[in-house]
Amino acid sequence: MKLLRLVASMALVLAARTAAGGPDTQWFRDAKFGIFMHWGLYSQLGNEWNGKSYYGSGEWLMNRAKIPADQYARIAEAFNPTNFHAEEWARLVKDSGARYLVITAKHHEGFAMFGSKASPFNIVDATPYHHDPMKDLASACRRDGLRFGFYYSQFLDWHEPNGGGNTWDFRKQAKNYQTYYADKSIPQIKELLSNYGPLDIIWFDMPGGLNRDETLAFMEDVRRLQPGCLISSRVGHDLGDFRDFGDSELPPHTTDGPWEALFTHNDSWGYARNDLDFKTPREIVRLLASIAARGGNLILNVGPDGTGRIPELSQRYLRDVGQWLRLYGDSIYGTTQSPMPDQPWGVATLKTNRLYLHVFERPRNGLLIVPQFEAAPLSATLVANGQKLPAARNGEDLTVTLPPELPDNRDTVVAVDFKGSLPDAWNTAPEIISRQFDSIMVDAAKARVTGRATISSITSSRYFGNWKHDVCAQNMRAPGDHAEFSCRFLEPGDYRIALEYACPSADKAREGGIEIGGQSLAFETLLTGEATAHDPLLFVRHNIGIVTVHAPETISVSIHPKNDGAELFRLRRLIFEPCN
Ligand code: JFZ
Repeated sequence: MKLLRLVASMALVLAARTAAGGPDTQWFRDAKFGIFMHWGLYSQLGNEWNGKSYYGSGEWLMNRAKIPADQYARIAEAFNPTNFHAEEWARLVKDSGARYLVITAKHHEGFAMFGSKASPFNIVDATPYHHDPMKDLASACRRDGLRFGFYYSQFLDWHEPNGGGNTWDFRKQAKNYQTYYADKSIPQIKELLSNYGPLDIIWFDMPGGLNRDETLAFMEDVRRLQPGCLISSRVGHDLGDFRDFGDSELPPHTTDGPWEALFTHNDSWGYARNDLDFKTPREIVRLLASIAARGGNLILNVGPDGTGRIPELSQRYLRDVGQWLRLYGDSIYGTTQSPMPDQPWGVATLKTNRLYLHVFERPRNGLLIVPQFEAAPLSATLVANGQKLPAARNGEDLTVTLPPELPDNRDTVVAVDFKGSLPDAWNTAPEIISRQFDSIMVDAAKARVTGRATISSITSSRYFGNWKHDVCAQNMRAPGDHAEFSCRFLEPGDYRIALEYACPSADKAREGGIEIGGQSLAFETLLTGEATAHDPLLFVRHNIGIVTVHAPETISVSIHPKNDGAELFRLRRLIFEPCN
């Protein structure tokens, strides 16, 4: 009897552990690159309504133009995506080198892009298309060996009186969110988890209306149907199987996974006819490498239009990224975070005993310095053509000699095989300042702060919904509140020092100083403008002065206010320019 009870309680403990442990995330950690698609009725509008163009997040048009729900619903009557071909979409994702696709099954507008018994407001029942594109897409992705997931807006639903967010048609006080969850959200999520084969991700967004316990119960509903399906952190209350950063947010530090940074290809998530501000293949490749260096994934969004056509530039640039990944994919897929912070020449990724150097800028003398390289180098190889490069330990550095021209102007990859291990020096390595580059930027996120000074991210937006995140050194109000940087100058000479900061009128004309070695520079802050969440945060580049460095050495650079008073500024970065 006692034994039985013991066995029973052990079984309980085991069961609890599996539940708490959650599904296996290894595929996700290894994937590094995913494609996001925002597709819905808003795709038909393309960010235009009643002859007026809107700029920014097109999938928010219903909310921005306060379109009445019944009028908005009539867009479905003309929604007929005859250019949608699941195999072509899946093939494009495959060709981009991405390993997974997440698509909006229902966004905040409330329209289901899949056949649903839970609500007639869906693509099969409410459009002339009369067909479920998600069925085709799920199987096309699976055929191509891609992981597949649905985005589902679990709380915001502007079509429903009880859904979150629509207060222009429906009174907020009259809303019953529990009714919304019970009648539409949960039934539709169950449909998605039951009718489309095994899902790899369910990507929730913009949580609301549930407390922590209710969210856990909500997650249990998902687990019961598909225990292997990963749940995004935007399910709410810091829960979920992987973490999503803010939109267009590149975390400044390495972060233990699994996590994802999300960016959209232009300035909108949903299709916007007037938005041609696309990131180039080179920008995407560098973003991907920089995120991998921090230990995470990039999920990059594209917005197909209402006919099912993916913008031409998105198609072309994604294929270019895929072409780069076919050559250099080993330096991205399955890698882990870099042992060193971003370097003036680029970033690094790691795969057990191989360090991949992602070279964005060639040092003028061709000598690439890999700092704090405490392992024994075995070889350095240019991945593009297999050419061996001279590589030698030089004190604590590894020096790799690059060819006169970099073979890939997007990101030239050098693979360094080594024996031993590379300790994590991301937070301890000094910033390298070198005359081999035109200018060197040191982000404020790398500062050590003293006194009341803090480092934190400021969120602001460009166009509507086009969020930006600037990590700044802040709250420097007294002479003891410092932002300090440890800078290792590789060569002696004169260096111009500039600061990049935002300064609202309350902080205007504050006096500050920079101490560097035995030298000091004085300055008075320049006005940039007020900081509000819905406007861009403006930064000024302020040249402070020139210092002379007499020998290669590591020097502390310290910035502080001269007197007590208002905040000095919001410091985003320090810039060094060798003077010629
Ligand atoms: C949400 C949506 O509202 C938007 O339309 C789009 O789908 C995007 C991917 O996600 O917007 C958010 C959600 C969370 C943050 C910012 C924008 N956030 O946490 O910074």
